[in-house]
Amino acid sequence: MFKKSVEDLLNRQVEREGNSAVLYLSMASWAETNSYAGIAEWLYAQAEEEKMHMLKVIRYINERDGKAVIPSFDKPPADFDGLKTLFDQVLDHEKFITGSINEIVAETIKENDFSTHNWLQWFVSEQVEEESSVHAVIDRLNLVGDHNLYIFDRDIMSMREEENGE
Ligand code: OFO
Repeated sequence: MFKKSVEDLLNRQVEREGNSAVLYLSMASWAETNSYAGIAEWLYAQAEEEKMHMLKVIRYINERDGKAVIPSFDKPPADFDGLKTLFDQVLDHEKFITGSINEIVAETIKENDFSTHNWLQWFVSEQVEEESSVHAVIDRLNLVGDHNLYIFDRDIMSMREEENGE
């Protein structure tokens, strides 16, 4: 049985995944206009993934006979205080999203909704990967330092490809 409280939290997640997508799009645009082509590519790809996450939740709500409601999204900031701050913001945001997924998981346990609980496991694993890939980016950024950002920008997409086994 699909409970209203679970449906409401999933609709909240639709909004949050959409907010993630627009935040990363804005970051990508900032990076592109600041001549960080590789970082922009990484962030555009991240925004695409967030859109896919949002769609996944929308389709699931409707499949369970609920109703996915498409919200308006928060206007993201247009400017960022440099790469280090930007990726710290990405990490904080991903931790927030992990917490949000965990709250839905907890609600499915409370409501004995084992199907949704099972379906959510994909998101649980995905959040582990998302946080770890941002951690890896921050580590690399710290390693190369401010004077080698050209190398960081050149290499960031290959980090993503390695993670995806490409
Ligand atoms: Fe959808 O995982 Fe990031 O936000």
